[in-house]
Amino acid sequence: MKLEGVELRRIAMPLVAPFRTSFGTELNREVVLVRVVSPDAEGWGECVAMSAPRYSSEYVDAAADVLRRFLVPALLALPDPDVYGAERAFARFKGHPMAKAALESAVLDVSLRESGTSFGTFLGAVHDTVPAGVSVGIMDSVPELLTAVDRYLDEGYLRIKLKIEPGWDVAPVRAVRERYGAELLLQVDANTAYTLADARHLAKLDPFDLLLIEQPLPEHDLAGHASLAQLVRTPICLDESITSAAVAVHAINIGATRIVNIKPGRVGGYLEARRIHDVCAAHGIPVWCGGMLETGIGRAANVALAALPNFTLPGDTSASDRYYTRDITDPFVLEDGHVRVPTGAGLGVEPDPDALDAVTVSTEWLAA
Ligand code: NPQ
Ligand code: MG
Repeated sequence: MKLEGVELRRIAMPLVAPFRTSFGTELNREVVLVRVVSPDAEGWGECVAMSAPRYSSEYVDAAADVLRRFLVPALLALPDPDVYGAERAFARFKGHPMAKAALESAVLDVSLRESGTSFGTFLGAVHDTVPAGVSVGIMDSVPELLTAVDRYLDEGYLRIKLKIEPGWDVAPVRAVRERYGAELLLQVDANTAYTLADARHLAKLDPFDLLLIEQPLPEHDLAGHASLAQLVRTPICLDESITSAAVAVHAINIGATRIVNIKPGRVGGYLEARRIHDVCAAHGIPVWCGGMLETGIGRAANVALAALPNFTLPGDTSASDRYYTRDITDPFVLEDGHVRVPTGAGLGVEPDPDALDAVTVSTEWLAA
C-alpha cells in the first residue's frame, strides 16, 4: 500500500449529560481523529485519550503531538506500510498507546477498505450483534441514580456498571440491587480510587452478587490486587493495569485478575487487543470490551472486537445516544439490548461530512 498522507483532526463533542467518575467530571469530549489516505481509499482512527491525564498519563494535546512529530512520520517513512509494519514502527517509541492505537486502526481501516474486508472478519468476529452494557456515572443522590438506571433498563441495556468511589459504593449498590432484584447483571468500577486498607470495606459489596469489581487499586499495584482477591469474594477485573498481553498473563498468573477489560486504546491497538483476547481465552479468563466515550469511529471498531468468542460478558459498548445527541457517523442503536456489528469494508461506517464539520476545532495535513 502507498500512502498520500495523514490528516489529524481535533473535534469537540458535547456530552448529553456530565459523566462523573472517581477521577473527575467530563462535559465535553475532545478527540483526535486520524485519517490515513491512500490513492484508492481512506481509513479512520479515533484517539481515546482524555483532555487531562486522569485515566492514564495520556491526554489529547500530548497524543496529537506524538502523532504529529513521531508516529505519523514513522508510518510515512515505511516503504510499503501495512498494519503489522506500523505496529513494529510505533514500538520503537515508548508509551503513548492511545495515539498508537488511533493511527494503527486508521492504517488497518484503509487497508481493509482496499481489500473489501470488514474489521469483524479481520479480527475473527463470531457474532452479528453484541450485548450492550452501560456505565453509569457517580450521582449526587441515590434517587437520581435510580432514575438514570430506570431509563437505561427501559432502553434495553443488559448490564449496569456503577462508577464508585469512597463514599459512593455500598449504598448505591444496595439500592440498585434491591430495586431490580437478583436477575440484574450488575458490576462496579472504581478507577483506582481505593487502597488495600479498604479491603474490609470492599468486602461489604460481596453480598450483592456483583459480576466483578473493576480496578479498585492503583494501576501499578498488581500484587495489591492479588492480595485483595484473597479478601473479597467478588471477582476482581483489571482495566487500567492491563497495558499489554504480557502484563495480562502476569496478572492472571499471580491471581490479580479473574476477568479482563479490553480497551484497544489502552493497549496500543487492535492487534494487541486481539492478543489479550487470545491469551485470556487460553487461561480460561473471560473478557469484555471497555469504552472511552468513543464516537461512531472508535465504537465501530470496538463492537467488531467485542464479537470475538471470548468476549463473554456485556461490554461498555453502549448506543451512540448514551453519550451524544448527534454522533459523527450513523448512530449505533440498541436492538433488543444488542448493538449490530458493522459488515461493510473496514470499519463499515464513516463520518458524515456535515456532522464532522459541526464539531471540528482544527485540522492539519501531514503529506507523505
Ligand atoms: C472506564 N469508561 O471503564 C472508563 C473510564 C472513563 C465508560 O466507564 C471522558 C473520556 C471521560 C473517557 C470517563 C467508562 C471518561 C473517559 C471515564 C473514560 O474506566
Ligand atoms: Mg474502567
